[in-house]
Amino acid sequence: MLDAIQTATSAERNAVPASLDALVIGTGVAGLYELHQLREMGLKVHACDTASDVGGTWYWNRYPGAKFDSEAYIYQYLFDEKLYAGWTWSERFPGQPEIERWMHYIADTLDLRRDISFSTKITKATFNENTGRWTVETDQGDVIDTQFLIGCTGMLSAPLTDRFPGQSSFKGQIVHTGRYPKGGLDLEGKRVAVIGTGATGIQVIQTIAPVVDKLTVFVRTPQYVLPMKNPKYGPDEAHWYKGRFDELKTNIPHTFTGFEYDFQHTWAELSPAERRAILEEIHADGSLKLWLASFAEMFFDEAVSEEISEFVREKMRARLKDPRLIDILVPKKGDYGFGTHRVPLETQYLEAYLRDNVEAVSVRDNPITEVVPEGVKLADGTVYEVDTIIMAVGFDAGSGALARIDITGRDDLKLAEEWRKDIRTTLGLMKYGFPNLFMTGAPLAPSAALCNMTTCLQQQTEWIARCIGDMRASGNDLIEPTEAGEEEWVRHHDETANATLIAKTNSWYTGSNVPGKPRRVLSYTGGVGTYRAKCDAVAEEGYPMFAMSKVAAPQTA
Ligand code: NA7
Repeated sequence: MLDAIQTATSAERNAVPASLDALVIGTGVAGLYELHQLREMGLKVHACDTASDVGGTWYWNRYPGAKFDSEAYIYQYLFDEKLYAGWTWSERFPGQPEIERWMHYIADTLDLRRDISFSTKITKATFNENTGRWTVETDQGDVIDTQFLIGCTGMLSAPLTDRFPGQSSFKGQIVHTGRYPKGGLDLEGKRVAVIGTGATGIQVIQTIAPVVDKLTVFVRTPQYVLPMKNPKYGPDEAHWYKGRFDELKTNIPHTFTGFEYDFQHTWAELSPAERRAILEEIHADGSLKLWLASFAEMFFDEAVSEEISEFVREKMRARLKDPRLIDILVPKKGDYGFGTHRVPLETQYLEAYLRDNVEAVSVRDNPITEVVPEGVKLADGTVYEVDTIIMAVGFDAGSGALARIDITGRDDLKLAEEWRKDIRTTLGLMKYGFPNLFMTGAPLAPSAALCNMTTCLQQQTEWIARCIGDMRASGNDLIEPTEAGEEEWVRHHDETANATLIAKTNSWYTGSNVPGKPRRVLSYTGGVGTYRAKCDAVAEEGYPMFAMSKVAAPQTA
């Protein structure tokens, strides 16, 4: 399997200090900001990343067509107006190359690179109960002693690369979108297969359809999609959004989803004609508003869900026209409701299937059984011969990235084993049994599901920095959730999540895309603003869900 790291330039690696106050894993949106905050607080802090440069998601997901579904001017750090105003976006929903350049701008402006070791994968972390510190190992032979270990490893960064038997026998090139090669692939004139039609597959398909000789798309579960409106931004638009910094900073962290907009309408108070008019207007906005700022009732009430779902299906059918394509690509009544898993924005995605060189193959009742040297084989024995296979088959979300590191906490508890039994955390920020291990984008916190990631990750990293500051101020060395505290959060999370229709739909939101993964809605669904208020209250009340203590051994780095 090809991947981005294979073609990464080998920049000289910064040495990793042997002793630290805090080690940050990952240099994406969360890791960069956590590193900055802790350094500003005077901690001896360092970050490591498997990749050869910063970016996290925006480093790895360099597949054709990768772009934002959040408006660029809200997918932002909002802690510093100068930093915000210093970058100018070229369009409403920019693509990966521009986003990656923005992440470089952040790292360079905050002078973060001197405290980052790239091409350095954290392989093992063991909590030492005598010293109250973590011993961390890397694939480069580093051994690091650190008081705090902070996973900024990403919600969607553990790609499901080994999906089908026989992948290694394939004669052509096979790539997972989350490990797309840095130099790209030459797809011109090629027969290409795309497996998967989630948010990622859709971006790939609409982008490569006009380029390749023949595109075969293997579709299992049809997706609800919304057309994107992506105007170019010039000086006027930049002036407009930069002038809104204070308003955005005040508003965004407290909305339900961390976007600038919030649910505005109440279904029961409106006539059918009024509802329709609102849906039409919001649909025409070309953003995720129809999902995240129309009617919250769609997440709870089956009848409302069905009406809004049918509205979206109707729009999709009108574009596809062909009954065979409609059958393969448009969700059916009763399948699942609009918005109960990730809604992708698209540009001429459905129209791609109307091209002569694009074929949609339904694998719902005739699944892919294996990859053979010539291509993709289905259960009925049909082989689709291709030169390149692009696997847009998703990720082990939330828990996957940390579980792939050999992490041992107190009493020999293994994080991966704990999460194999049941995916539990406290506030999505810590895990019982793992003192001084913080996490971001982790299960049971608001994350990529129903959240603008930068909003959630800023709040989570800020909470962690505050917590470490509070510990130091109170003379404590260790923090760990109590068993009761974790139970309280898991119960609240489940009550909130299980009241929604999201809990009933199969997708990475519930972990059902990974065989054997315990089912639980991964992201907190009580709202981003509510979650923030709860986290703040925990800190203000002296961390009642946690136990803090001192250790006898010295804690200086
Ligand atoms: P997703 O949303 O998990 O989508 C994966 C897609 O791959 C989805 O269409 C799956 O169909 C399909 N898939 C997975 N396994 C198979 C097999 N065995 N056969 C056929 N099709 C398969 O991943 P994405 O990368 O698109 O998006 C992840 C998130 O990243 C996204 O939500 C954004 O937040 C960014 P299924 O639905 O399981 O039938």
